[in-house]
Amino acid sequence: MPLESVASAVPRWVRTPGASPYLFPMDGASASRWDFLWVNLHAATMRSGEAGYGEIHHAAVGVQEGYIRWMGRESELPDRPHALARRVLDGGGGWLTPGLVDAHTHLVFGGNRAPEFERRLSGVSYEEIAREGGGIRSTVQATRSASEEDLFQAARPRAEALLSEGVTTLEVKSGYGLDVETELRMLRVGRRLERELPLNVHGTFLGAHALPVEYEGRREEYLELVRREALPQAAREGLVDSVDAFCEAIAFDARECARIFDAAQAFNLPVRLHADQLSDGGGAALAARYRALSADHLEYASEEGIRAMADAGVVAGLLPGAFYFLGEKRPPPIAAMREAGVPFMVATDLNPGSSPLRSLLLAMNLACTLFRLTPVEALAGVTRNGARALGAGERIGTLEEGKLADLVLWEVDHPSELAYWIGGNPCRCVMKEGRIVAGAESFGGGRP
Ligand code: DI6
Ligand code: FE
Repeated sequence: MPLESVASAVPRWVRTPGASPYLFPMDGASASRWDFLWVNLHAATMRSGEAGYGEIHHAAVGVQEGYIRWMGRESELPDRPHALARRVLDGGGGWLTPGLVDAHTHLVFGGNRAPEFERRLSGVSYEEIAREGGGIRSTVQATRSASEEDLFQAARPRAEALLSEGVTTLEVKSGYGLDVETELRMLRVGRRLERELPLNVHGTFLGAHALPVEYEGRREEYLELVRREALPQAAREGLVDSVDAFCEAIAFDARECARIFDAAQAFNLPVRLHADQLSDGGGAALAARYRALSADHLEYASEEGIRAMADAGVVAGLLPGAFYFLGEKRPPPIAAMREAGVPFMVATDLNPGSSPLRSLLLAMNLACTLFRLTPVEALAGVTRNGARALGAGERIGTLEEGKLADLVLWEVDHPSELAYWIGGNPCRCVMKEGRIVAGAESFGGGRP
């Protein structure tokens, strides 16, 4: 496929204020015909249990009422395309993948930390800055002083940058409020992103991200605030899909994180963990003990921790953006995890301090170059395993009949290119739950 055409095919976020963000709204689907039929493309289904990308060459995909209704080879379609569907979309020989999932982000925050980046480059470490009261705490200050509207306006372009590269589901954590009101405000912004943009947002409560300044010397009291007030209120407001904690020497130890997890369990909420990023704090084993959806970072995870994760079915969240940006030297024990059968998820960790990374494709590339993942593992990490890390593996993450029609069409000759290019955006079209939400101009600029 000619790469010259890629630049002009980059999807633009087309929206009319006040109107539906969707270019092709569903207008009363007829029962007998599919809404869309994709033809003239190849599919990387990413189905589990299949080798490689689960490729179907010369594939066709029928979409009805937001779901994948039919998947197979074009030559096996039961009828002529136009008899089967009201709209036939020509994939131009590109590749179709599941909508991408960014399963670990902190994309709601106030301000940014470029000045801290400058200090780090002059030799001060991330941990030193955190211990001096900078780092996370400086973002806490900026986030507390931002209104919900300010936070939303700052977060939206970050989410849109991810969407423009085919992300249809993302996770948003709290954790820069560290008081009840601001934690809830952050999570409300996550919910608003879901209402106003064509993506699903998984809200994660991360009250135990850092000890706020005003609780210095009163750790116990802060943990009680998180357990007894912040989490219950957020959960009652319907803002929480899972609960996270930062298990690290500069944050909370495994015993403290376990208490947060106990509180989460009382609300029947699944947990996840920032585990063993800068030191081995027993995070991997803790995540396994609580059957966490994922344990993320894991640079310093122990062998026992990895075995426990494998036994408990915990997904390993790999966040190469933070590893890269902090100039870490010790990659996570990828070979041991692979051997143990721990599934890999790959995410941006988009946050102002350790990973100001607004590209999931670049995260895939970094996972390959820095952590030696294969491009297949990297793509599984942002599709099937990303979905699983959000507890959404039944609905999204692979191309299969019955799953949501979250689909991305890429202008590439092979899916390995998604992890290969550094910069540029080969995303040609994004379909979210059966609606084309980006790249419609590829099909003639109007309604196909
Ligand atoms: N781990 C991270 O990498 C981010 N949070 C966390 O728990 C960093 C957060 C920050 O520096 O603002
Ligand atoms: Fe993080």
